Parts: sequence; C-alpha cells; structure tokens
Amino acid sequence: LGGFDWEDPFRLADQLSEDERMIADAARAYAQEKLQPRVTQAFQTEHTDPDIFREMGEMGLLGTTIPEQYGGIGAGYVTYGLVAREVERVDSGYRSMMSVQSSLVMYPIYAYGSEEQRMKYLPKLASGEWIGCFGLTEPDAGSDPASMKTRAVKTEGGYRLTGTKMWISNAPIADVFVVWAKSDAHDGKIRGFVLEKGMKGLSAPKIENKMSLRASITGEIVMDGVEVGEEALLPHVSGLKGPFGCLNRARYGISWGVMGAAEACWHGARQYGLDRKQFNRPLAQTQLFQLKLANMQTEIALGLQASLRVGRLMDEAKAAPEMISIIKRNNCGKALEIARHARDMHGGNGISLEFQVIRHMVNLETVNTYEGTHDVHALILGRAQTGLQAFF
Ligand code: TGC
Ligand code: FAD
Repeated sequence: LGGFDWEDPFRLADQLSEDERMIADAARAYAQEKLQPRVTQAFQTEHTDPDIFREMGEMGLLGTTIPEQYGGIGAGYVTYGLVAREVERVDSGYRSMMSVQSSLVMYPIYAYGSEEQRMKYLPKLASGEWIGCFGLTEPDAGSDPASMKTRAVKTEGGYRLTGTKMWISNAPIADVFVVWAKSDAHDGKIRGFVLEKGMKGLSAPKIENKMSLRASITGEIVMDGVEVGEEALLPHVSGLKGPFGCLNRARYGISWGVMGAAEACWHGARQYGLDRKQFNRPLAQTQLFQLKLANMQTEIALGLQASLRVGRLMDEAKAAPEMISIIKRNNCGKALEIARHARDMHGGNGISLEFQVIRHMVNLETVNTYEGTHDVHALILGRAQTGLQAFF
C-alpha cells in the first residue's frame, strides 16, 4: 500500500500531466503572491482592480482553451479547471472575472464568431487589454432565460437592440459586451451580438451594496436602441443553445473553482484548530472538530475527482451537460456547507475578514445561485432521468 497525503487523499497530482501541473503551479503562485495580499481590502471597499485582467493575461490565464493563433494557450479543460481552482482558492470573485472573460466572452466569439470577429476581439481579450462581459439574465428572466425581453430589430444596415440585462459580472468596466436578444429578423430566435463600450444608447451602471462577491464588480447592461451593423451578430449559432454552450464551460470551471475555495476553508479550519486551545487542548484534538475535518476532506476529494473525470471527458468531446449539472450543483452545495462549518469552527474570529472564511462563505452564496441555481440543476437532472419537465 502507498502513503497517505492528507491534503491530496486520492493523489490527484499524480493524475495530471507535466504541463497541467506546471500551469496549475504557476496559477497558484500568481494567485497567492499577487491576489491574496489585496483581496481583503478589495472585498472590504468593494473595489475591482482592472489591472488583474492584464496580469492574468500576461500569465496566460485568460482563454486557456482558445488556440494560440487567437492569443490563447490551446490548453485542455482540465488545465482550465485547475486554474479556476487556484484563483478561487483566493476569492470566488477573482475566479468569476476570469471565467466570464474565458468561457462566456472569448468562447462564444471563438465558437460562434466570424474570422473577423475572432481576430478583432480574441487577442485583446486574451491579453486582458480588453475586458468582456456576458448578458443573458434580465430583471424578469433569471432561471428562465427563454422569457427574455431584450429585442433586436432589423434596420437597414444591421440591428437596433433594446432591453436591460441584470446582475452582469464585469459590466461596468467592460469594453466588450456579448449580449443575447430575440431577433425579429430570425423568427424571434435568440441570437448573440457583440457590442462595444461607447456605443450610443449603451450603458452599464454598477450594482452597489452586494454582500457577496464584493471584489468582482457587477452591473446592469442598459440598451436603449443601440444601433449595430451586421458585423455585430454572432453568425454561427441560433437559439438558447448559444448561451448554454458557453454556460456548460463556465459551470464546469466553477465546479473546480469552488473546490479551491472549500480547500482554503478546510485548511484554515484545520490550522485554527491546531493553534487554538480550549479546555487545555487544541480544538483539533476534539472528536467533533475532527469529524468536521474528515467530512471536508472527503467531500473535497470526491468533488475534485468528479471534476477531473468530467474534464477528461470534455477534452475527449464526450461530456454531456447533465454531467456538468451534477458537478456544478454538488460542488457548489458542498463548498458552501464546508465554508459555513469552517466559519463556525473559527468561533468569534470566524466573522472577521482577517480569517478569510466568512468572505468565502458569503461569496459561495452567489456561486450556488449563478450559472443555474442549485435547485435548477436538480430539475435538469430530474428531467434527464424521468423524461418529465418540472420547470413549469
Ligand atoms: P430547454 O428546452 O431545456 O433548452 C432550450 C434549447 O437549449 C438547448 N440546451 C442546451 N444546449 C447546450 N448545452 C446545454 N446545457 C443546454 N441546455 C439546453 C436545448 O437542447 C434546446 O435546444 P433546441 O435547439 O432544441 O432549441 O430550455 P428551457 O427554457 O426549458 O430551459 C430550462 C433550464 C432551467 C434548463 C435553463 O433555462 C437553465 O439552465 N436556466 C438557468 C439559467 C442560467 O444558468 N443562467 C446563467 C446566466 S450567466 C451567469 O450566471 C454568469 S455568472 C458568471 C460568473 O460571474 O462567474
Ligand atoms: P430566480 O430565477 O428568480 O430564482 C429564485 C429562486 O427560485 C431560486 O431559489 C431558484 O432555484 C428558484 N426557482 C426558479 N425557478 C424554479 C422552478 N421552476 N422550480 C423551483 N424553483 C425555482 N447573469 C448573466 O447573464 N451574466 C453574468 O455575468 C451574471 N453574473 C452574476 C453575478 C452575480 C453576483 C449574481 C448574483 C448573479 C449573476 N448572474 C449573471 C445572474 C444569475 O445567473 C441569476 O441570478 C441566476 O440565474 C438566478 O436567476 P434569478 O436571480 O432571477 O433567480
């Protein structure tokens, strides 16, 4: 029998290629050295530093799966997941900034865009010179994006877009806006459009006073008759499968990311329990404390194995959306539970930002909700095994 590494119970590191390990290590070093020192203040002051995109771009962490000719590094989905894990080990908001740029902005331009759109946008998004956002959700269309009200009306040279998107990551600082609208020229089908900052009628006011994901800026996208040319339309996709194709990738990345946040909480709780004495013994020497650590270790080890399995299947083009629902739902729910336990295990100190765990905990409330809520993914899985639609 081999040895046991408490931090890596199933030897995940041995299941990775040399390249995957190298990129994960580089992402970890960047996240710990450059992101960790500024996160508490960023969260406290609700400040998003746009330089982070440039830094991530320099490190090759934006659009990792996009081919090199468009500025990516042409890596696989396991690499993308490992990067998400390292960034979210610091903060879910930083991972959010990265995954929106990579999966929700670069991916649709790459997968559904024309060659001109790819060449115009991808290199600058990959370097972080331009920041992107993805507008699907609306004030009256969250879990049910099919009911969106945003409309694209055909004009002589292109389209006029009218509508409001809500809860959009990166929007107030974005240069590039991938938005989804029902297009009258395409039988009312949902189509994707690429808008640019400064267009007449386009604004992106910040949503203030979030108690979660405070290091990642969120806004609305208001389109008041924005006129665009034909070249703004993403030509190669039509219908909800367009935005869902992007969400599959982002949800998959989140399943790895939240395990990073959960690991940070687990490691923090373990260390706190070793350092803190009550009743003349370390808290970590009590049975209840060890039970909680064992539960955390088990859920994280299982969650990471599941993400790795789906990542390998994605790289072989064999992953189904339902597999992604399983890991997004499970890993977010488990990470949130782990963060809540870690907060409790820190006692009173657990409510201070200094000890990190409460920041992870409140962040994970959002992550459990966006990209398909915990319950919506249950309904996707319920439908897949019963054949019965329970959404409405
Ligand atoms: P439904 O009838 O199920 O499907 C409509 C069409 O879409 C296709 N489709 C998919 N295609 C690819 N991948 C998937 N995962 C797909 N799911 C569905 C489907 O085949 C069909 O195609 P076609 O050609 O037959 O028309 O649609 P529905 O309206 O019944 O959907 C129900 C439901 C609940 C599954 C869906 O609407 C849903 O997933 N709702 C959740 C919404 C959501 O996830 N929003 C995310 C917004 S973006 C975000 O949160 C970013 S945060 C990022 C960050 O900051 O990190
Ligand atoms: P609702 O859909 O109104 O859901 C409310 C509750 O009802 C949930 O518990 C849900 O599970 C439940 N529910 C809904 N339908 C059913 C049903 N049929 N049966 C049983 N229960 C149901 N969106 C973007 O497009 N781009 C972004 O970049 C983006 N970033 C975000 C960043 C943040 C910080 C947040 C908070 C959200 C972001 N979102 C973004 C939006 C996010 O995807 C939505 O909040 C999410 O899809 C849920 O929609 P909703 O908030 O309208 O909730």
